[in-house]
Amino acid sequence: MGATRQGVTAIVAAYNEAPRIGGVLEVLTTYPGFDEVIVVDDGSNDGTGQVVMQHPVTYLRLEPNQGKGHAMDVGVAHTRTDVIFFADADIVGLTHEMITETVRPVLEGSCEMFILMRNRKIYYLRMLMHFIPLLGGERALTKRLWEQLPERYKKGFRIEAGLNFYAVYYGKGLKYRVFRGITQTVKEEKFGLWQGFVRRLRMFGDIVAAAWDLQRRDVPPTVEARRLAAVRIVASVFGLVLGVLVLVGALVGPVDFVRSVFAHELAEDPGAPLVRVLESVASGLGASVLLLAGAGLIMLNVTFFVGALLRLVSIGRQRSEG
Ligand SMILES: Nc1nc2c(ncn2[C@@H]2O[C@H](COP(=O)(O)OP(=O)(O)OP(=O)(O)O)[C@@H](O)[C@H]2O)c(=O)[nH]1
Ligand SMILES: [Mg+2]
Repeated sequence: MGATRQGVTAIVAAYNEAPRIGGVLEVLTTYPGFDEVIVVDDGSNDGTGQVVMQHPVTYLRLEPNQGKGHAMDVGVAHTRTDVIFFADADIVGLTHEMITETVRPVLEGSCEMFILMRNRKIYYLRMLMHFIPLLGGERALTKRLWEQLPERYKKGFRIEAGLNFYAVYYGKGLKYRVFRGITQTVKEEKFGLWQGFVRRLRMFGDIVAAAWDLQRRDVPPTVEARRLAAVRIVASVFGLVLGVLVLVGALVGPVDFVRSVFAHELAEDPGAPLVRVLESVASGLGASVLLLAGAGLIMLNVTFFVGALLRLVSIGRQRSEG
């Protein structure tokens, strides 16, 4: 194994990909920028091994099947380079140019991970990309990122969600590009409709479990503090608006204020129960109590608002210093 050196190793984790993996390995083994291509055959029983051994790659075999994330981990443990390129075994249309574009930003150090997104029609709606999880299997990343990621995410299909999160919150971030002309085979085609569907559900479960765990256990304290401060700011703005409304109500005359706010409802139904209740509350409270309550609410929420804002600023300062 030896010490880590500069360079890139390609890793393919495969489970029953005999009809498909050959095409991927043709591309990977002829790419001049890889130090080594490693295939981790995860207990396949369809002759994947025989296909792989026709190519100049390092072949590792796991028995029995242990899931994608673990197989990738076994592959990484065999690498000697500081950058890794992962590819799924079932893709068609990968080119050397795509690999170069994916690997280069990571080698140059401009991001921790670069994801090669397969083209789907929906991606033409560029703004939608913000909401689409970047879970594709083709990606280049630093070995440092892999080593930082806790073991609990190196399981099954948890792996991509885990890597994305750690690249953003514990590394130099991730970048991606959508490439045209690259396609893949879906589970339903490989395993049949029912088996494929069951596997898809399991994959979905893995991704949701990973996202849940990441939010619960791995959000850095500063990010958590920032989120909390943001929630406080929103809440205090609501409180402020409420305080202003109460104050205006007190000044206009509480009952008149309720009547003018709900004029539309009263026109439709002069006996509207909710409005009647508010009216009686308003007249019971009296203007001076409302004045006090409104002023109190405003002062309290201004204090909350300023406090949360100062907290945000100080978190920002810590981050830029740290
Ligand atoms: N080592 C290992 N690899 C797996 C396993 N299941 C899937 N893979 C590999 O992971 C890659 C992606 O798996 P797919 O099942 O195609 O998942 P996907 O492409 O995200 O989902 P689809 O939409 O169904 O295509 C392929 O290279 C598979 O061979 C597994 O149990 N172990
Ligand atoms: Mg696939």
